[in-house]
Amino acid sequence: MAQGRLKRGHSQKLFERAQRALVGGVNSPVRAFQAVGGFPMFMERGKGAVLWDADGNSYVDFCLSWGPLILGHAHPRVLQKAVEALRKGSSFGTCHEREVLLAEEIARSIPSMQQVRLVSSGTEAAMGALRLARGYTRRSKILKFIGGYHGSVDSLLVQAGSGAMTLGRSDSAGVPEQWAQGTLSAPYNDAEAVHRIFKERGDQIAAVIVEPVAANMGVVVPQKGFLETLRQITQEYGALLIFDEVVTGFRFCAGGVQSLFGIQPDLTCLGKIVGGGFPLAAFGGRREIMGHLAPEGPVYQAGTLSGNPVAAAAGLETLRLLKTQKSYGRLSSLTESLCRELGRIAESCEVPVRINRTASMWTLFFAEDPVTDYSSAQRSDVQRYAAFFRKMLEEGIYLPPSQFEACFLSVRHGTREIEKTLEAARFAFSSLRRAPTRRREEIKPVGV
Ligand code: KE4
Repeated sequence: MAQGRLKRGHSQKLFERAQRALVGGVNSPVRAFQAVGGFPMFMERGKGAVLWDADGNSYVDFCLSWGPLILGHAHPRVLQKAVEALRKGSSFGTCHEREVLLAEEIARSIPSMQQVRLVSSGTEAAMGALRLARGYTRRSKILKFIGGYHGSVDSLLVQAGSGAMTLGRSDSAGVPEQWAQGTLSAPYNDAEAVHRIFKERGDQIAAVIVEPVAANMGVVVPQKGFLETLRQITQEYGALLIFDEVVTGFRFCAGGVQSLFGIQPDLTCLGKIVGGGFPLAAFGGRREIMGHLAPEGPVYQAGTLSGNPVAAAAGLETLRLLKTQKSYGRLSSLTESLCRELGRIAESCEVPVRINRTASMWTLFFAEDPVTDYSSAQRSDVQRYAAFFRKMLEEGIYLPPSQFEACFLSVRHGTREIEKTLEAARFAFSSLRRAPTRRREEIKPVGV
């Protein structure tokens, strides 16, 4: 399908080629543009807030590689540290100083993470944290939230968000029934449902895993008392509380969402920003729990590239720059004014939207009612989102290719990028003004 007036030839040819060698032409489903139509752009380089594709088109980037690039693309200091490390070797498979420095920096920033295990992806971090929680509590069940996404972990691909939600199949084939049965789920923000589940099966639950601010249904913020309830009820029943801060860690502030709410989870998962755009993630918690992990304890977890020296160098420099630059306040207020203006433009074009924002992450839902959980997110008009996405793309604005993802700002987004985005939004929303709306539930499956 041709995509408007922008040159797309190289991307189109590359995508046709990619589809022969890579399943769906991608290495992660949500990149395939299935939710927004057309074919994906093949990005060639990024600098600051801007991406350039294979045809030379430039885009203000609000996806930022799904969150890691809070300092923008190709930050000179991050690259310099990574290259310095690389010149000494790409991987040793041994202990090295930089992994210790990064682990110490994480522990200083997030005191609940007294000890840390570095891994290569958020999926590994979630998988490791769950196995540790089961080994520590000697229980098997895990409670997650509908629309929560914690990576492609077998047992958590149950009513999952992100790409699973985007593709409309929130449970994955290939996960044995008995593994899925080990996962209980409740609606996000539904403290009552959590109480009911613990009342029935609390003594079997090893852990509750939650995105303390959800990003994988689109951004959904915790309602008053929700996180506090999870902390109280897990303590009452002897289950562990796991904060999946893969997206939120170092996004809002150095201490994560847990520092904003004053809640100490038992385990925390980190990813994305902590690796500075390199493959590095982490999980950690109190020594008393982490000590159950091999080689000290019986819970096995390992990885060839875990704590990779190049990734650790990039992650360490990223955290150090965030600490010295003190950019969180500016990031948050710039995002607030962007979202306020986007809402005003949508209203002036009589297009109903709901914008959920926390600090520098946000989602613009094509929804008339508040979005507070998976089912209200599901009621968004995904066709309209797709049309909006394509119009914004035409105007040089790159949003996540799915309604059920988060947008992010980097420290390199400035007035010029914001003005270009608002100009594009005026065009996109006015073109939507005429388009008929179709609420999600009105879209009947074929043959009904
Ligand atoms: P990775 O394995 O993709 O590094 O991290 C998994 C993960 C864990 N926890 C949370 C809260 C996450 O959001 C993620 C991954 N995020 C998605 C985007 N929502 C990654 C994009 C993709 O799957 O391609």
